[in-house]
Amino acid sequence: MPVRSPYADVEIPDVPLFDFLFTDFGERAGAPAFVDGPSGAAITFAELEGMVLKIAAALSERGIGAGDVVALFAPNTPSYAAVFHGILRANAIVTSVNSLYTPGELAHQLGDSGAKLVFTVSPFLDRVTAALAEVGLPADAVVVLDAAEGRTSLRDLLATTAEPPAQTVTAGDTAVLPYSSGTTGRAKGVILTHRNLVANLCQIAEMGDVSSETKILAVLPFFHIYGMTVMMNQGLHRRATVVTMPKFDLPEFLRVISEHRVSRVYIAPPVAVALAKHPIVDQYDLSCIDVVFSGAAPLDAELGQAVAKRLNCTVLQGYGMTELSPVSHCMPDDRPDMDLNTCGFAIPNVESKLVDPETGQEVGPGERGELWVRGPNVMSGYLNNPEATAITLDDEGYLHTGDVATVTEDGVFTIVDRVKELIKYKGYQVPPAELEALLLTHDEIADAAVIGVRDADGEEVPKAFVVRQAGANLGAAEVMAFVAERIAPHKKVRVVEFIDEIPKSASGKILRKDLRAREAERV
Ligand code: 4UW
Repeated sequence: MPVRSPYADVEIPDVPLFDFLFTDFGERAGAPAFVDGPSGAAITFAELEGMVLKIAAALSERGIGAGDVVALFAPNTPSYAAVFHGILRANAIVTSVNSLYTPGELAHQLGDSGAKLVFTVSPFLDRVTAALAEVGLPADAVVVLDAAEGRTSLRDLLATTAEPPAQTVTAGDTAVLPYSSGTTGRAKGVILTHRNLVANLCQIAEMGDVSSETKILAVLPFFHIYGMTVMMNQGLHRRATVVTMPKFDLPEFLRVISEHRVSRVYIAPPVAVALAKHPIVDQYDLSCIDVVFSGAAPLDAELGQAVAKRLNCTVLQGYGMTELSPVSHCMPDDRPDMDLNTCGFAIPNVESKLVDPETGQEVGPGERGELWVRGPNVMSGYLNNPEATAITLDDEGYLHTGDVATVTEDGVFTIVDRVKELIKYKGYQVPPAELEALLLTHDEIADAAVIGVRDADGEEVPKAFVVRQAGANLGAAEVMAFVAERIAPHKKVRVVEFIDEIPKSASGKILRKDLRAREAERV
């Protein structure tokens, strides 16, 4: 029997995201919606709405409208939110791009998503220019959020006198295309509709105590679904104030929390290590923090407890996946007593099943099974990839997450393993298939396979097993350097082992479980 959420279903309004978020700010109209952490510059809810409408009008003047994809390749700032919602309000679709991407990775996403225009910041222009050339887009298909000589800027768009276009998108239309490798292969566009995003906001509103009193820290990137929904859009929905940071830097992170009196901090587990252990944490007044919320990779319960004790706050854990918009399970704010190894309960409107990957049979409480999720937050599929969609979404509407979990009789879920290829480095996706394809382009590499292994700190890192070409004397450092030059830093290969042959099935599929078993034996 599928496990239903213990929470009552919530109603999901059948409206586009703009209508859901930008209605009746009431007393909050003049309050800060987004604050730039480093500078303290704030924009109010009313100002944000004004910007969104101007951006929509200017995009419409430039011929961007229904069905068009616009890329957003920028760090977290208040204007990220304005541009994001401006694109949606122009009836177009946002593809959010990892701001660490190399020109090649950016070109892949631009080409695959069919993006027509890129919003970026001036320090990223070199990479954007190279990517536009690679994908055959005009060099002027760029708007900078700051300013750059000879470039259209956000300020130019905001100067338009045109009216915003009529809103023609409906709840069932695609809103965003973040990229995820899912359970297998390279990064793919995840089709999330306006309904998916609205649903997830309604669902999580039942779990967390986020209100106009809350100050959310958004250091995790808005391009990733966790930042997009849980920080940027949840902040708007609950009329909270979101304090943005363009990148993580521990002293600056602590300063921003302390000075802006941040009450709710969303993190991935590596930040918990710093919060629990780093001596500099004691130099800041962090008494403002009520809740630290961890997700994107497994949190160690002891580590979580150490953070709770040191900061005298509640620590909670949630589970999500890009394909789930992203939250499906989390701990509610009112249960600070829950076991921090768990990911809490299924959120409202979510049904979960745990299925034995070998037999396809559903398993009961206490047993391990692949987590399948059904609900209004489940993606409609992968862009231009019916095969990948078919292996991830079944006929009954369940999304097969590739994560292995257990559930208690009370409906508390714990993620215990992963059956998919995906590696997570500090919460960021590293698709092994992409690294393997890249390694095979090296003249001296005959074959390669990549899996996740644990380093000395218990952090998951990508490890490459490499078969050298006959006569080649390639070393590990050269392999790592070759990869590092061509991909974003979080995808670097961090361990290399040379072997004679990659274990493969009769059909030629890499037998990752054999490599994992080999690794486990060594440990
Ligand atoms: N424990 C173990 C976890 C956990 C986990 C994720 O890059 P994606 O597609 O997406 C994310 C989303 C994370 C997220 C979103 C909203 C939220 O509230 C929350 O908790 C605060 C987290 O990372 O990667 C999805 C994959 O990341 C792993 C798991 O393998 C999943 O399929 N993952 N959260 N708590 N593993």
